[in-house]
Formats: sequence, C-alpha cells, structure tokens
Amino acid sequence: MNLKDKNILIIGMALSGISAAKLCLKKQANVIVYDGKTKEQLVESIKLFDDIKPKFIFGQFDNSILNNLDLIIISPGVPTDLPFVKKAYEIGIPVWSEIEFSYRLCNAPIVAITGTNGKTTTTTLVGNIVKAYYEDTFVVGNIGIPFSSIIEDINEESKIIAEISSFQLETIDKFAPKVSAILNITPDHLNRHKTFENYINAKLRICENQQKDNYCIINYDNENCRNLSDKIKCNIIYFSKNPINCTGVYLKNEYVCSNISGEEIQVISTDLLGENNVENIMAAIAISICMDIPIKIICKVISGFRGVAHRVEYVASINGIKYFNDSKATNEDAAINGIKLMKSNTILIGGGMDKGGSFDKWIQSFNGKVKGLILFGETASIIESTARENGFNLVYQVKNLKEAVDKANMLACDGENVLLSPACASWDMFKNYEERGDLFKHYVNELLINSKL
Ligand code: UMA
Repeated sequence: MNLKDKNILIIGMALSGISAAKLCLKKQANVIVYDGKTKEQLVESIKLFDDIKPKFIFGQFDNSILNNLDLIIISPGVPTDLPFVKKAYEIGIPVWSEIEFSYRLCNAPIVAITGTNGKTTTTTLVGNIVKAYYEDTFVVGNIGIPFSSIIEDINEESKIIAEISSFQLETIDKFAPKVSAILNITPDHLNRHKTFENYINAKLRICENQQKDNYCIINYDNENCRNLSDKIKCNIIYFSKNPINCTGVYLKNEYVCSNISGEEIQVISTDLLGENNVENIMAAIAISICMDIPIKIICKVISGFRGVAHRVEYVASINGIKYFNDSKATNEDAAINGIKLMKSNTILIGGGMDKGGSFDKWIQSFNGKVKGLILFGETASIIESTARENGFNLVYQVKNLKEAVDKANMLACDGENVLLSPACASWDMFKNYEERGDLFKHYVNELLINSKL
C-alpha cells in the first residue's frame, strides 16, 4: 500500500494513534491527528513526535476536517457512532482500525486471538511458544503494543501473534489472520456495542476474511462460541474440557489430547498445568499446532508458564493473609473465575467503571466464600444494591483503592485472602487495569513494610 501524499486522519492520540501516525509520516503521508482532549492535556504525547510532526487538531471536531481525506485510522477506544465518524462513513471515507491499517502493510502470517476473557494470557503463551521456535516473532495488539509499531521490523518470515479486542474488530475490512481464535464470549462492553448480539458479531469478524485453508479455534464448551460454527468458512478446530467427536484439543484421562493431525495424541499431562489456565492452554496448543510448532516445544514452554501479571496474581502474605491482584478481571465472568480460584475465605475488593452489565451472577458465585465485599468507583452503589437484593449484606463502600486495601486489611483474618477482582473496567479512576493493579500491589507492599516495623 502506497501512502505517499495520501491525506490521512488519525482519531485518538494515545498508544494506537501515535504509533499509526508515526508510521504514516515515515511513509510520507499528509497526517492529521485529532483528539478530543485539549492541547494542554496532550503535552506529553506531542513530545513523542520527532522533528517531523503531523498536523494536530484538538477539542471540538469541525466537519471540514473530513474534506479531501483518503483514509481515517480510528483508535480502539473511540466509539464508531460519534457524529463525525458517521459523517465520514456517509461521505465514503474508509474508516479503519489501527489493526486493519497495519494488516495492509504486513506480509507476515498473523495469529489473531479474541474472546471476552483469557486473551492476554493466551496471547502471551502463544507468543512464548512460537518465539521458542521462530525467533522472529512479535506479540502485539490489545495486549498494549500497537501492531503498527512493529511494521518496519517485520518481513514475510516473521510471525505475528495479536491480541484483538471487539473494539478493534469493529473497524476491520480485509483483515485475515492465518489462525484466529475466539476463546469465549460472555456479555461485556455493552455500553459501547449496545446489544450482546452486536458484541458477538464484532467478535465473529475476526474470521470473516479467512480462506478455506486457514484455521479458526473455537471454544466448544461455550455455547455462544459453538453456535458460531455455521458462520465460519475456514477449518474449525475446537477445544473442550471433555472428549469431543470433532477435530480439536480436549481433556481425556488426565491428558490434554489433540486429534488435529488425524490421529489422537497425548500432548501434555494435566498434572503439569495450573488449574487456572486449562482452557487458555488448550487454545494455545491448538493455535500452535496450526502454526506447525513441534509438540515437544509446545510442552516445554507450557510446563514453564506461570501466567501473567494482574490475573489472580499472588502479591504477598501479611500476618497469614494472602493478597491477590486480579485487576484484569474487568467483567463479571472474569471476576467469577477469580473467586473460584480462592482456596479459603476471602475479602473481595470490586467496583469501577459502569459498562452497563449486571452483577447478579457474580454475587451469586460468592457461595459463602466471600466474607466481605468492599466497593469503590462508579459502580459501587449499583453493586451494593445488587448484593443486598441477592441477600449478601457484608458490603462496605469506600472512596478509593487505598481505603479499600486498608479496610480489607482490617476485615481479613489469619488464613484468609484479600482479592482485588473488580468485575469492572478501570477507566473511571485509572488509566488502565495495569495502573489499578500496580497501585494495589504498591498499597499491599506498604502494608507489608509496616507489618515488619
Ligand atoms: N478519544 C477521543 N475521543 C473519544 C474517545 C477517546 O479523542 O471519543 C481519545 C482519548 O482522548 C485518548 C485516545 O483517544 O487520547 C485513547 O485512545 P484508546 O482508548 O484507543 O487508547 P490506546 O492507548 O490507543 O489503547 C488502545 C486500547 N484501548 C482500548 O481499547 C480502550 C488498548 O487496550 C490497547 O492495548 C492499545 O490500543 C494498543 O493496541 C486496552 C483495553 O483496555 C488494554 N482494551 C479493552 C479491553 O481489553 O477490555 C478493549
């Protein structure tokens, strides 16, 4: 794709927008970067551009900016139903996600992984496995590294492992990975997608351009995923916690088995896996087999894999109380999984940005294990009402995360756990879930230091 002298508007000036803008500038396009924030709020971001700068437009959007544009690259966090984005569609300007844009400039095979939960863990694990066989492997996407940031470093021998969100998939056009994966689908981001059906359809787009000889990995046990089977045109490979009568990776007799090659093989004993990540591991095995990685390498990497940060991450033990950081649990299903993994009574810290979801299933999953629920953020009162409606009354509202950690420390007893597993996005009070998790770990470390004084 030749970008020289093309007029390109980039919407959003954070990770994705800055990276895409830099690449467009390198390719000698005429670049405008627009962001709804003020210039003062973006001083640090402006400094990230070298001598060659794009034209910046901040604050109110004037529709005359749309005149003579060849392309719009939209950041994932920018909703596609904003009036000026709708206007751009009307005029016929292509609106691409940063993923679509990068795809057009990429000649390497892509693995694209989506799903409501487990994306980051699976992407990290697949990245480790593929990297162990092909050195020239890049892990990108929703995981925090814009795809466009590595385009200049790759060639057709490289391998791209991309975590892809529904926000990014909304604005693809021709994006076609060699291997795609839909790990699971449960309600999330309903404030953005409006209906669950729209959210499912956004996820399904990951495989809409795949060719017959490509692969799509699907969770057999998740009905919302399995029901998509008829709509998928390439080879479907399932993964399941039970033996299945179709091609895939599954659990049988304490082994993860695969029949992808046509005959059943035992890939790895379940004894070597943590109970947390079995589904993600099965998906990673299926993806890696489709990428022709030898089983020996897959097993070696999996046996050494210890999960990722902010995902039921053990932080410290203070006076017999274990602290866990599950800040990545940004929706109900992920938070239910967090509680499941606690082995004793737990003081739970939750709440955050309101995405329009419900919390009933989460409260019902407490099952006598949660001894106190500490809430803060935009959803605190909504969750408190839901808890009380479900007969759970050990609820405390606090102003911020620091107060939440202090309160949890007061309530928890020897042998119990404190778990930050918010069931909500972080954006009401934090830059992202990593900042929330890091701050939690910082406060826990303060408690640890004080306990030793
Ligand atoms: N902005 C506007 N107008 C708007 C909304 C936003 O101008 O109406 C501007 C903001 O002022 C800000 C910029 O857009 O300056 C932010 O863009 P962004 O939210 O897309 O942020 P990026 O830093 O580019 O991060 C995005 C992903 N963020 C989101 O999808 C919200 C990151 O995923 C991803 O790591 C990164 O691209 C690189 O690919 C994060 C995420 O939370 C981890 N994802 C969601 C999730 O996992 O649940 C989907």
